[in-house]
Amino acid sequence: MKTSSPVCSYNEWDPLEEVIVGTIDGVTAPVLTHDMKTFIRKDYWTFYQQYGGKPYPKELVQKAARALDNLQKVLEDEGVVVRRPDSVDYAHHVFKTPYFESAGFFNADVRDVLLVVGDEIIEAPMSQRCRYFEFLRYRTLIQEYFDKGSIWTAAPKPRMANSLYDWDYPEEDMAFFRGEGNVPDSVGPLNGRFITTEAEPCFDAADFTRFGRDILAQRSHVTNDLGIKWMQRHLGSDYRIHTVKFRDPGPIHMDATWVPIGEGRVLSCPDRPCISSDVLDMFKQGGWEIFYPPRGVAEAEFHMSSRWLSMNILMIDQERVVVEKSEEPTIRFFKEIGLKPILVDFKDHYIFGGGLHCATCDVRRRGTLQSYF
Ligand code: DAV
Repeated sequence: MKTSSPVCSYNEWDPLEEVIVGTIDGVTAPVLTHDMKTFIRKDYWTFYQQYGGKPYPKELVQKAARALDNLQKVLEDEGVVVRRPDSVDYAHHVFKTPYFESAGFFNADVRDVLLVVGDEIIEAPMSQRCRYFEFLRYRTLIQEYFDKGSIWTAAPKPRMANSLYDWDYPEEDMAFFRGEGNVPDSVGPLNGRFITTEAEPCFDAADFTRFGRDILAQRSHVTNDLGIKWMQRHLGSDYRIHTVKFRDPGPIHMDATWVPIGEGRVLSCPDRPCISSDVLDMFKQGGWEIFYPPRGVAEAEFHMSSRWLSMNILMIDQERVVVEKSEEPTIRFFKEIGLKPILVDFKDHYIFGGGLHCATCDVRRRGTLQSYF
């Protein structure tokens, strides 16, 4: 392994040296297609019927852009190098491939698009048509990292033909959004039914959580079993991928569900408990402590996420945790367990689906590849 690579990160808690903070300029409202209804909360479907394919109202974007700038400043004040990707001005243009046409989305959630494993930066193939070209925002940065010595991989992009989606996926199941409220056992994902099929591999990077040699992977609406298999085979015998399941009726990304905060410590979303006994055994045998944080309270609009963005935090190291400044119960909880909360005014970004972890991608943490189980 090259020690000179500017990209090097094996877990979520080693001391953070360099991070990408997303850029929101150019974000476009996704068209409310059948599959995107699993991503957009029902209360906002009329908004997306009106705005789909068009830029969001300017004021919303400006406020979210300020939130991202706030995050950049807070991280820089803590001594972290912050990099920003390119703005785009073409996200609302309709693009056409041999299999579909769509306008773009291009939000700031770099965590969904890029996965860093060691000195390798992997572009996720994604599975939503409106996010097909989101990697373009990061190409200037990625190429710079490549020039300086990192490994650069683009996972095979799916055709995203009609066969990748379950067009009969019931709309009534979409009402049980991301595990809020009482969820009946009959809901799709609890029975192995998702909006994506297994027609070809797909994944978002945020469905993988890194614990050194062990990486958890979630089959979700946007990540399928073939995508997880691709990752396991690609990373090879240095890494063990464990597929993990949560009691979540709308799984999309793991980073507000099962979130490590240091070696031996993980947050578990109380509304979406882990139901994989092998993974629970692994954490138990490894001596890991599981914490259940309080629910989020920020006064914000949540178009594409639950209130649990409160636990979508970024660890600067094993002591300092970056938290949204209005999430007071969460802040108190972190203090009680001995962490130092670093506060940032970020709630105006929540509307676009992402918290502090979503909107960042750790490029370099000081540490080595280890086994924690
Ligand atoms: O709780 O809705 C949000 C994670 C988005 N990347 C949730 C998960």
